[in-house]
Amino acid sequence: MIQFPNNFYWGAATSSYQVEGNNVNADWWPWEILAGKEKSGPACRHYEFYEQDFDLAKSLNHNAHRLSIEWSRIEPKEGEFSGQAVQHYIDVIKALRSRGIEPMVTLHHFTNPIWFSDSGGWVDPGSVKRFLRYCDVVTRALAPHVHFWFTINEPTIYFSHAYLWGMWPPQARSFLKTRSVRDNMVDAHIGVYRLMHKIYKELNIPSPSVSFAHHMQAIVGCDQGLKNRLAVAMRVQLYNLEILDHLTKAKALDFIGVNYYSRHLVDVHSWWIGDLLMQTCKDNHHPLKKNFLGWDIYPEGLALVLLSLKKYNLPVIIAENGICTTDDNERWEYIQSHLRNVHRAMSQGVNVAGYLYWSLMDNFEWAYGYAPRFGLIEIDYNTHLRTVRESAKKYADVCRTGAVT
Ligand code: IFM
Repeated sequence: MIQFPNNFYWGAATSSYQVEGNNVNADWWPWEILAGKEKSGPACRHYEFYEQDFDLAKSLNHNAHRLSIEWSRIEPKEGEFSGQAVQHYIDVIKALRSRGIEPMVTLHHFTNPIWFSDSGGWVDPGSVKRFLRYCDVVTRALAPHVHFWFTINEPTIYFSHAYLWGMWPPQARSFLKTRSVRDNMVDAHIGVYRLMHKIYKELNIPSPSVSFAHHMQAIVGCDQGLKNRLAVAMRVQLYNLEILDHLTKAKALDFIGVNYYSRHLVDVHSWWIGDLLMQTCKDNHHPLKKNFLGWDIYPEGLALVLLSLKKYNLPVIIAENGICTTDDNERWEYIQSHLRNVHRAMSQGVNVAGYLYWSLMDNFEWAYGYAPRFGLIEIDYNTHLRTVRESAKKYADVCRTGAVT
């Protein structure tokens, strides 16, 4: 048996668009129709049922919860802020606090207001100023109630899916645009980091802890040949560490938020730079169990990723880790095996402060719609009834005792 520290944060994560429902002013809403995707529609109706959902989280012994603020609700038209939406999120945060659950708040989780996308989205140099204006409003309203913030969720996934691979709105396929979005998001993070610290000082509130949620894969070679070793080293730097190097140099991280799901298996057959950076294994070299979406389940990769962060000497919060599956036993095995690897990294000196399972409940998995089931809580999308899964009950024991067998 392994034992986690007493003050560890245990809980789950969600994002506004994926659970709230009816986010009609967000750019994903018209895109789902345009692209012929499954519609997010009422989602889990969490916007209405958050109190009931937080009762369930509390009954499952969670002491932390990550959620996101929907920018398109706060600022449905450029420069027009909705007092009602701001109040809603104050109520949501207070609902967590009153249940003894630490809120961890994300400001941008993949969706943008339609007006923002129409004015050029994250490619536009004005995007940083627009995002900061929204963050200013939200920070001033929530600062008295929130200590932990994530500025942007998975910027590398956002810019690669939306601007490089053309899989998400606005479906661009442009290296130059991808680079602009990356640069603007990095600048936005740094700007918000400084803004938040300034506002907390002005309001005389103890300094917040600010980070972003970084999607990290375990990047491993099929074999130890020279090409694969070189490709692994290049990709670890480019995909996993480059953005952290940049933000730690700018002194714009109080902790590191890690989203970990799977591995990236490198198998390179030429010295061409494109292959070195992108070629992955197409054979069945090292088969592993897969989740519902076909992603490899690779728990030891979480320890690998965490150990790569040791050099930054910052606390780490696992902001997401989870599995979509129709077999709930697999979910519990996934949680257990990943927690063992979190503990292994901690025993080798990584300061991990918390673990948030993705997700508290089944939800809208972007372009894949509602089929993938990530939740600790099952959602019946016809009745919106919630059912606590067995894995959630087992995880609840971990949250209560800090012990993992
Ligand atoms: O559902 C997503 C989430 O929005 C961001 N991280 C990965 C999850 C699973 O794909």
